[in-house]
Amino acid sequence: MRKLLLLTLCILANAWLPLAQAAEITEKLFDLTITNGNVPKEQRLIRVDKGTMVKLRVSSDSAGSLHLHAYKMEAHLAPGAPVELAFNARATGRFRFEWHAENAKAKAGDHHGPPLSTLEVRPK
Ligand SMILES: [Cu+2]
Repeated sequence: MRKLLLLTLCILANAWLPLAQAAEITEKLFDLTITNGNVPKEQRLIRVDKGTMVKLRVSSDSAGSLHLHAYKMEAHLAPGAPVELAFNARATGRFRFEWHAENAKAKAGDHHGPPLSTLEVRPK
């Protein structure tokens, strides 16, 4: 009886394996370490394939907010309080991460300066 149960479990496991593999989502972790409103050179391009689960560890030495408009993502940062963000890279193309420092006076018509970093999502 026990043998039969084990056999049944094995068959079930085999049947589910391909499904489980197909559903597996690639996860990629990136850091955005913001200092004086900038990130190090190697963090200025984040390149992933479409469908990747992008995880971001964001920290900043000053208060402000990080925007990724195309993905309707916004995160508020405070010094010494890193934030973790995760999103599925569904839309392909190049998208700008923008940083808005809290203490910087926004000039009219100048809401967005140069991008902090660029997200590049490539079609599979
Ligand atoms: Cu913005």
